[in-house]
Amino acid sequence: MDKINIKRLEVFAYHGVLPQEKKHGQVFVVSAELYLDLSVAGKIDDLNETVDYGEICHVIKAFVIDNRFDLIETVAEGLAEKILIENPCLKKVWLEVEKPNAPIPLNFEAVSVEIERGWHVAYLGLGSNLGDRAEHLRFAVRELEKMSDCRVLEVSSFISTPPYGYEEQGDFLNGCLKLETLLPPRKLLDKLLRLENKAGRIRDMRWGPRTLDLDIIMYDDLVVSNNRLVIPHVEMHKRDFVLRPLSEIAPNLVHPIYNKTVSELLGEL
Ligand code: A4P
Ligand code: MG
Repeated sequence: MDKINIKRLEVFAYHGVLPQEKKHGQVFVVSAELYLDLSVAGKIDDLNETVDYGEICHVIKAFVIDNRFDLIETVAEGLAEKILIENPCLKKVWLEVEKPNAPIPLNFEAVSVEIERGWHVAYLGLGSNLGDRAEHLRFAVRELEKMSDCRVLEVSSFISTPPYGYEEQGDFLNGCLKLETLLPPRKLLDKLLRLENKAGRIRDMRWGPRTLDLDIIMYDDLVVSNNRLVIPHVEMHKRDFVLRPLSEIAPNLVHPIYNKTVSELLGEL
């Protein structure tokens, strides 16, 4: 992928665990690699089609000066998030934050941290069968739209579906949405659980009635399975109420285990 490099930008600032570091300050050196498609800017010679590296240098300088963290890890994490949120055309950033004068009484060139952060694509399943079902689903979409580390790209229509699994409950309203997110899967799951709680979800029985259910259906082409999280959603290929709305917004999305598109999986149901 194309990238813009910022090499060894020096900033005098006040990060460190020791009190004297916060009092007297020291030099920090920041390097960045900004990943984006540069082909259009390169062809038409237009700054609007790329990012202004001068402006990003000033953003880095201001962020490093304006904060006082214990850790250079925190400097790097906050900077990556700020740069990615403020520059929508960036896909990912790599950052190195160096501390050449870290208070260690030994001979060394520098200590540093390096991180890489970027936007991921996730598909979520939405379901409700208690109260104002449509309002609960719209609430979830609105709350996700408000989060600076998430961008809702597409929302399917909402369809009414008979209950699957435990059948002694009301019909569900189901939908899917496509999300870009900076959050890793576990953090995304935590946010979704918080939204379910905010919508008044009470967990008393598995597969029982609920105001709001938010499931991670897919996350990039990631395959994970542990006691908290299974991605792709373990039952997605068996569920009409997932595949039908998903096929509206992502018919050609490929299931990374079955190697079939959403349309194909739906056709086989
Ligand atoms: N978990 C594991 N993987 C995931 C994932 N990919 N996304 C864990 C979200 N959560 C995941 O979920 C229990 C735990 O699953 C979470 O804490 C998380 O750590 P839950 O929402 O508390 O309980 P649940 O929803 O009752 O269980 P489960 O197994 O998630 O059920 P589903 O798959 O959500 O199905 N019929 C219709 N027509 N429409 C529906 O939407 N939904 C269900 C529930 C049953 N029947 C339905 C529908
Ligand atoms: Mg669930």
